[in-house]
Amino acid sequence: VMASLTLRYFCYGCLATSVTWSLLLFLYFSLGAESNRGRTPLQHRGHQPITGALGARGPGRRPHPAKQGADRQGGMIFNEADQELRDSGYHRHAFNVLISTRLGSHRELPDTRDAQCRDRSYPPALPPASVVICFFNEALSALLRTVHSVLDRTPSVLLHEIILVDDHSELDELKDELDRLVRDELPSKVKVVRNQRREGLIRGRMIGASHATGEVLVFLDSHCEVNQAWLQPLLAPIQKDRRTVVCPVIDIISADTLAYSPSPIVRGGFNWGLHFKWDPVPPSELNGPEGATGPIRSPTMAGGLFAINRKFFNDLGQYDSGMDIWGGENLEISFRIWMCGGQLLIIPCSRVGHIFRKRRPYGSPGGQDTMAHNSLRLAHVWMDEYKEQYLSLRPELRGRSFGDISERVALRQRLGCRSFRWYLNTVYPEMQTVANGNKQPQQPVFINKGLRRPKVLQRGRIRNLATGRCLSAQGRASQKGGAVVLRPCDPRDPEQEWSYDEDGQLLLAALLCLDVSEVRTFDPPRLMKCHGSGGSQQWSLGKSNRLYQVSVGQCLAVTQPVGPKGYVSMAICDSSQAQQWQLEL
Ligand code: LR7
Ligand code: MN
Repeated sequence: VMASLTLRYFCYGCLATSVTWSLLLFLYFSLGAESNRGRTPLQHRGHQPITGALGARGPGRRPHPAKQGADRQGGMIFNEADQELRDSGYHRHAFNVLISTRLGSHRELPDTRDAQCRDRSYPPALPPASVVICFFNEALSALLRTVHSVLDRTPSVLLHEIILVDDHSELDELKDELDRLVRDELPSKVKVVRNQRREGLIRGRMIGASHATGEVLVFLDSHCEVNQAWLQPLLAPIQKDRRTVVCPVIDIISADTLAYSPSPIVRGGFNWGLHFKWDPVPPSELNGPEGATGPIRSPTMAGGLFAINRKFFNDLGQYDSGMDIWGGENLEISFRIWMCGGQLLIIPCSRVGHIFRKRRPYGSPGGQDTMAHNSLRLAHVWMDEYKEQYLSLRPELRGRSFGDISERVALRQRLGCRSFRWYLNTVYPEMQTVANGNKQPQQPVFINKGLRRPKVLQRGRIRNLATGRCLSAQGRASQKGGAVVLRPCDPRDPEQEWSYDEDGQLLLAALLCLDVSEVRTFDPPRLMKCHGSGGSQQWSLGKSNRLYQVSVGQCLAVTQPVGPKGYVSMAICDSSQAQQWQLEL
């Protein structure tokens, strides 16, 4: 009991009972070296309780939370209130709300633009923008930082207004407190529109746009921070041609540390499952007069962050109001822009950060898969014969109803839009078509790091020395959220083929990453989509044969007593055989 209690405290990195202290000290000395091995200062690591706790403690020595967020003290837990804020924050928002709160509404950001962008000049008179931010149950600190970053970094003449659309949120802090701030503290340019029922982000943005009066609309998610001179480079191409739609480069704000870091220059694509993805930029796109900092034509947009002439947005049919809650609208508007006479550009000199979370912290009111519903609508309206590519990957959706699309079909006709074949041939020639039923091989997605694929250091089976059995997926290796168990070793079983890469990730069958919840650290590890930001997916392989999980500070162990199912779990590191693993090539 003692051990498991201490284990919990240890995970959360708090406290000060003497028993816990001596254990912490013991663990620090026995693990410290191992936990630090292989870390570079550039790799941020979620929460690091051990070193933090020993660094600065005691009354009156509380350090100022670091403004950058990357500093580990920004996330230190000093008391139960801190812990509650962090845990409930992860639960509700899927990011570190403790750090977000401590950062406050204003902070400096690293200027992530290419040096050439800094001396670029823009026409003095540009069309002013209405910024529309739709939110549902957003953490107030993140919403306010989004708003203030816009106020702080946008020339006042270019900012017509900021329209916040509350999509029927349930959190108290977004009601009276936000009203008070808007009334008493924020400039009158900031307005709030409240939806009387949950509409979802698609109709929510349409409602926001209907209240807007600026010449240009800029849409942002409610957990963004705009960077230096972000708006001018977006407005200039729209002024030149009102049918040009532009996106900034979306920089990365870590969900665990709130550290802000640059994204590589990539462009938007999609796969036949109708998921957005990032693609490398073909060299031909980088050969314009402005070189690598010039606009890049992009087949699709990620969805949340873009600027568009307001009249063009209306003429083009806004969004499909039959789409619900989340998903699909990004591809729909991308196809529509290209097929109906516009163009979509990514502007490398405009940078906006976005908090990339590992999971979406909300569902749809009735629990429906709105992404599938919305994708069906977009496939039937825009994809012509190519909708088969999607349906052959998702045969279970064939009979599914998707509502009335006649208005959108009529819109397509009225606008005289081109065919999907034209779009593929002209705008996205890289896209491969697949023969019916022939699925494309799945690739691991490292969303946070764009296209960087960490180098694989070792590959093979992972044998547990206590049992002689091998670490294996409990179900299919491709099943997100799946557990891992021990099975008799079989060199031909792909469900036992692991790779260990330079980022400390353990991938099964080159698909999913072994992940430990940073909030519920007593849960067994699971196979999750690789997020590429270390933390819950970073393992260190010491000489001791242990698999040490960096962010929870525990080791992978076979669960005792070993049952026929061969479960594994996380445990305080010791030298028992249960925690000894051998990588077999
Ligand atoms: O019911 C809802 N009502 C809302 O108002 C659901 C969401 N929202 C709000 C939400 O609070 C947020 O501000 O809508 C915004 C977007 O929702 P997120 O942040 O949960 O979406 P996401 O960032 O996970 O997903 C991306 O894809 C979505 C598809 O529908 C939207 O287009 C998002 O705007 C989009 N985000 C980005 O493009 C940011 C970069 C991500 C990448 C790659
Ligand atoms: Mn988002």
